[in-house]
Amino acid sequence: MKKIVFVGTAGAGKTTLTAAFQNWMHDNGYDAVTMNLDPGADRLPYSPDVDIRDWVKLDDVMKDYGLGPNGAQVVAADLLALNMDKVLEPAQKLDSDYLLVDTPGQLELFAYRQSGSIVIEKLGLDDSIIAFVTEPAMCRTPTGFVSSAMLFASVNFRFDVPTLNILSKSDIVTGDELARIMEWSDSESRLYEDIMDSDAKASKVLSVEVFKALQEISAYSEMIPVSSEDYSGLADVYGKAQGIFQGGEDLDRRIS
Ligand SMILES: Nc1nc2c(ncn2[C@@H]2O[C@H](COP(=O)(O)OP(=O)(O)OP(=O)(O)O)[C@@H](O)[C@H]2O)c(=O)[nH]1
Ligand SMILES: [Mg+2]
Repeated sequence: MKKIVFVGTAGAGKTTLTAAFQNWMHDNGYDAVTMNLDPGADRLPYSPDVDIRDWVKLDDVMKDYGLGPNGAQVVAADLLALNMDKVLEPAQKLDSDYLLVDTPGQLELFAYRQSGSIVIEKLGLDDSIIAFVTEPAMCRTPTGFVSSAMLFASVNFRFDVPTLNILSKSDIVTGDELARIMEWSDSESRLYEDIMDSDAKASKVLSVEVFKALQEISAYSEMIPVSSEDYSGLADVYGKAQGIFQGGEDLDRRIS
């Protein structure tokens, strides 16, 4: 099974996109099953075929370890990694082309603790890609855009599997706003101009230099705007993912 792992900042839209993408795949005659790896998930808009909450639940971790929500998230992240073999057992019995994996919202726990790497390794480095999900609230300003690009790059480096750069909730921005974000995604000179025009002070030059460096070391990939509301862009995500899986190639990265 090919795995698409939705990773991203809290509230970016990973869970909604997992559901929307499965629906889109089914509507288009493709096969996909789902796995929830968020022990703190409350209600899900899809019925997970495999669910970490059958082994680890955030509420139980809080009670059992006498922890508050943040401490429990840390322990839950480690328990997630420790339970991956058990979680994968039912997954291996599923008969599908694609497994869509929804991850916890605490990006720093998943991406920077060892547990996230263990999870991705157990899922399989050769047949997994990460769909990094960011949202307009993170990318509306030029400096916010660069911060999101840095997060993308650190996830890409951390996991060492091909990584798609997805802008969720494209339906909540105006056409002009979306066009501007996509221009930054595409052109560092446009980003440079807009950073220089912005109110940001000391961070101005640094932002551009960081973005240039990310492009130069091939650590940045152009954004794919999507909406889980109107399903726009989901065909692009599928096309990119399929291209990577079929070609075995990495993303079409641009080096400036
Ligand atoms: N308009 C719009 N809203 C969206 C879209 N995707 C997600 N949302 C909303 O954004 C909020 C967060 O979405 P989730 O899918 O729960 O985000 P998440 O990344 O899974 O969140 P955590 O797991 O808590 O980190 C919800 O209120 C969703 O309805 C979208 O494409 N368009
Ligand atoms: Mg979620």
